[in-house]
Amino acid sequence: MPQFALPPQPPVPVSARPALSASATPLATPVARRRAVVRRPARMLVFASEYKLQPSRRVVPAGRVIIQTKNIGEDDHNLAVRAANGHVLKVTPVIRSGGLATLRLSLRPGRYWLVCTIPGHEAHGMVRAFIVKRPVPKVVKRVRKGT
Ligand SMILES: [Cu+2]
Repeated sequence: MPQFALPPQPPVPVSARPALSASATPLATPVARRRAVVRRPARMLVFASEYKLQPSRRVVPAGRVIIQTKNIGEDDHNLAVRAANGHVLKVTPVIRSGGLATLRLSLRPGRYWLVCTIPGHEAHGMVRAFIVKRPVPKVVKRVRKGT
C-alpha cells in the first residue's frame, strides 16, 4: 500500500462512515451513543501549496462544517467552497505563507469543490472535490442500564 503524505485526520468521528462490525465488540453502545449525540460541526483541514490542495477528508456529513486552510506553500493562496452549480459559497481572505484561515458553512448533501481563486491557481491544480453526505440517522438510544 503506497504511503501518501496526507495530513492527519482530525479526531472527529466520521458519522458517514459505517460502523465496522459493532457486534464484534462487546458493549459497543458507547460508540452508538456518541454518534447519536454528535452535533458538533464536522471539520476539515486543507493544506494549500503550489499548486495543490490536500484536504484531510473527502466526505463530510451534511450540516455545519468548519474548514481550516493552512498555507504550507510560499505563495499567497486562499480557499473557496464552490457548489456544483458554480456558485462560490464562501471564500477566505488571502492566506499568506504559513497562515491559517477558517471557513464556517452549513452544507447540504451534494458535491462541492475546494478551490484557490487566486488567478491561475485553479488551472494549475488547486481544485479538489469533496462530498457532503446526509448524516447517519439518529441512533435510537437503547437503554441497557440496570441489567
Ligand atoms: Cu493558490
